[in-house]
Amino acid sequence: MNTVYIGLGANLYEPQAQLNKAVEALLNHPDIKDMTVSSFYASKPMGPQDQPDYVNAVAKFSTMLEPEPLLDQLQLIEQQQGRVRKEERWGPRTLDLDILLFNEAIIDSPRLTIPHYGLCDREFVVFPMLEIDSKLCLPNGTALSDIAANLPRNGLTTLPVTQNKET
Ligand code: ROI
Repeated sequence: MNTVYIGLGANLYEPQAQLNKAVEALLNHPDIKDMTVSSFYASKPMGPQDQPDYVNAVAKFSTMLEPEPLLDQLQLIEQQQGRVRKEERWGPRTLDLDILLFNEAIIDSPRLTIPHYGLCDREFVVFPMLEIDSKLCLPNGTALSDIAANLPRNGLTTLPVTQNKET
């Protein structure tokens, strides 16, 4: 089994509901097991500021899927939730599912950079990851808690739990 961390993010069309729906899709996926999800967090946009605040979370799960087939499954869930790939770079999005860590793997392929290139700079990734696993280390041995100690929270706040409107 592989141990995977993914980042979830959305800032369009009821972002909190988008994340709830994505979590449900992951929970129902036959190849995804033993999932833990962080709290949902409200975060200030990284990149252009003329876009709504984001809702972010991190999930940890086990899977037999290899990285690229897993990426295919995550992109399928993004598409099912209305993600249009032509969305502007660093612009608003309905749902982003990014592979952050895949075991201790270091991957640099045309489709995948693992660990995720922005992991250490993004408070909306680092703090939710630490919530799930306070002792987590990156493949290079750096403790995530050491990265968090030098990372401003930039207004990151946990959101109260909500249910989907349709559930
Ligand atoms: N900013 C925040 N706060 N959260 C995100 O998930 C996010 N995703 C992105 C960019 C546009 C870089 N900014 C973000 O892709």
